[in-house]
Order: sequence, then C-alpha cells, then structure tokens
Amino acid sequence: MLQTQTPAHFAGRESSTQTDATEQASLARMLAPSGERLPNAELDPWVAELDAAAIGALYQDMAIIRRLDAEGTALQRQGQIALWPPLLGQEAAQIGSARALRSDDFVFSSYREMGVVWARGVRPSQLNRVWRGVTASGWDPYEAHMAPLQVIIGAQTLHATGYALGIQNDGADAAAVAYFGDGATSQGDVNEAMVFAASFQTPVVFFCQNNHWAISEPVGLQANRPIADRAPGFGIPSMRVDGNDVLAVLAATRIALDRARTGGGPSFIEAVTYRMGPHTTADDPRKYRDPAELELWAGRDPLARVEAFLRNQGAFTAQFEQQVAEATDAAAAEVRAETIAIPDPDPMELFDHVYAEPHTGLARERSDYLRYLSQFEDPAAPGQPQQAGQTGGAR
Ligand SMILES: Cc1ncc(C[n+]2csc(CCOP(=O)(O)OP(=O)(O)O)c2C)c(N)n1
Ligand SMILES: [Mg+2]
Repeated sequence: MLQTQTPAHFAGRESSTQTDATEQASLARMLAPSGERLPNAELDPWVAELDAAAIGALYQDMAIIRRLDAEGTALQRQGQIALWPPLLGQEAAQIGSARALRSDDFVFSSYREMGVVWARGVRPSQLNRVWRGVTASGWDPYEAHMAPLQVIIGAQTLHATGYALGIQNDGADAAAVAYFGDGATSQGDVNEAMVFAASFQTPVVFFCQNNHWAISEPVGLQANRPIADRAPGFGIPSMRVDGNDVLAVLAATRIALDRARTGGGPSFIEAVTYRMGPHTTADDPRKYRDPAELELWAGRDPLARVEAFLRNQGAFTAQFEQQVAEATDAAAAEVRAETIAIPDPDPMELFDHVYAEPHTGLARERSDYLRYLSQFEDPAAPGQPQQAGQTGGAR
C-alpha cells in the first residue's frame, strides 16, 4: 500500500555540512596524528601481522610517491608533460588501499592515483607518457591489472562493476576496485554502478577518496551527510576511515576485499583525506580555499604520523632514513631521465586507435592530415613551418 508521509518526515532535514570535529570523530583510526597506535577491535586483526619493517615499507612507498608527485609538478612546469594532478596529502589512502590488493585484482582508477599505479608495479615514466600526451594508456592493462586512467568523472565505477560481474561469472575469487573522488559521487555513473553492484552482488570495492574538494567545489556543497552513509541506501555496507592513516586504510580495504572474495558482494570505503595541492597544475586553489584549512590538515600529515610511530618503536633509525632517501632519490632521477627521453610518436598514429575497422571517412581525414603535415619541414613537429629559402617550403 502506498505510504503517505506526514509533514514530520520532512521536518528533520539535518543541518548542513558536518563540522571538522564531528567528521574527525566519525572516522575509524589506528594511528593518531601524534603517531600513537590506537586500539581498534574491528580493524586490528586485519593488520596483526605487520611488524615495524612492514610498516616501514609502507612509509617508504609513501615517501617515494610524494617525491614522484613533486617531480610531476616540476616536469609540467618545465614543459616536459602537459598536466599533472597532484596527490599530495593522499599518500596513505592510495598506498594503504593498493597494498591490500592481490596482483589478480583489477583496478579502475581516476587520474589522481599515481600512488596506485606505483603499487601495481608500473614504471612512473609509463604513466608520464600519458601526461606527455603521447599515448592513451602508458601500460598494458592486462599485465598491470589496472585499466588506463579515467578522466570522465565516475565512469570507471561502471567498468569496475562490469569487470566484477565477469569475475563472478568465471567463478574466480579476485576483486575489482574502483577509485574515485568525493565529487564523483554526484555523478549518475557512480550511483548506477552501485545499484547494479548491489543487485548482482558483484565482487567490487568502491574506494572513495574524499579529499574535500572537487576542483573548487567543497564537499559540503554536495554532501551534507557523510558520503559513506549513501552506500547503505543502495544495500552496500560502508566504512568511513581516516584516509591519512595508512594502517586503517589497509585494514578497511582488506575487510572489503575479503568480503568480495567470499561472496559477500560489494563494499564502499570512504577514505577521508585532504588534497593539499591544487586540483591540477592548471589550477590555483588560493582563489577559493581558506589557508587555515590547509594548516589544519598539515597537522594530519599521513607520513609524519607513521614516522612518529616508527620513532616510538625505535625503528626510524638513521639507516632507515638513509635507505628511504636513496630510494626516493633514485625514483626521482629515473622518472626524470625516462620522461625527458620519451620519443614523440608518429602523428599519423592518431588514426590507428580510434576505430576497430577502417572506413572511408577516417581514410579521408587521414589523407587530409597527411597533406597538412607535408607543409612542414619536420612532419613530426607541426608548428615549425619551413623557413624562407628552404627547398620545397610552403609559405
Ligand atoms: C563527466 C565529467 N564531468 C566533469 C568533468 C570535469 N572535472 C574534472 S575533475 C572534476 C572534479 C572531480 O572531483 P572529485 O571526484 O572529488 O575528484 P578529485 O579531483 O578531487 O580527485 C570535474 C568536475 C569531467 N572530467 N567529467
Ligand atoms: Mg575530490
């Protein structure tokens, strides 16, 4: 029977955006910003085997991706890549989740997940081939078990859900993981993916990094309740974790993956973190962001709390520091040398990957473009017209 709602049902619209204190108090956490290890009955068993060396390895991963991130911005500023979307502040969310994965799980990410790319064993310069504009995918997705980066906001959640249905049909016990942002949760695609995943109980993990901003729009504009609260409305269990706590993120992701592998269906994780940098190198957040917010989150740095924890354990030794410094320096030097050496592709390759089968329209565009390029002395570098006096120059 159709239920009629009394006005009282509409009276209780809860006050808008949560305060920072309410939000912080709602998060599952294992490491306080001070480095203190907080007992957590639900999460503890999932990371019980991690000793200081294993936690040190997570720290080293985070230090390396922070350094690669800085290199990304520098390479963009030097004209070596066209664009860079910084991950500064999101190191724990990316490493904690990605290090929970098995190699046969499949990742569908957005553009910001360089840390996940790193954890999948892809060379950082392969990623930079994408940002240099020479390829649509810097790696073989089937080798890395990671799809090309998705720039269409939220679309990858549908791909992950479909892939997860395939895993289910194969009777395998792998999982698909979709990485997306707070802003993406307003997209139809993400909501459709959740409906589908819940209906078919697909083995997919929805991993939302709530970094508090969707370009210049604060998360409170689109979500006046926690984003994690939306998933149960679709029939998907969710957890809200401190996204700057690498242990809590690792434990939460392991729980969700275990559920996926054992027939428990989809899960949703909201990792609450903060985008410390600009949206991309084409953005200037000083135009829309209160510097006090940045300062607040600087006190919750994901690396600093692991360092403090390891120091308390006597494990952040001079030798360990030296090892991390060498690993980050090496990663930075490699990505820089390899990115600068990326060869320009043949411009005609542009036409090779658009359609599965050739057709007359494409052939015409191809020959028009070939004719256009032939006006230049170096067809691989259009924009450099031939100088007067050179043979065969078109002027
Ligand atoms: C379908 C679609 N709409 C709009 C855009 C433009 N756009 C690029 S990034 C972005 C914000 C995304 O924010 P969020 O999901 O929070 O991810 P974040 O960038 O913070 O990692 C938007 C709207 C897009 N790429 N695709
Ligand atoms: Mg965001």
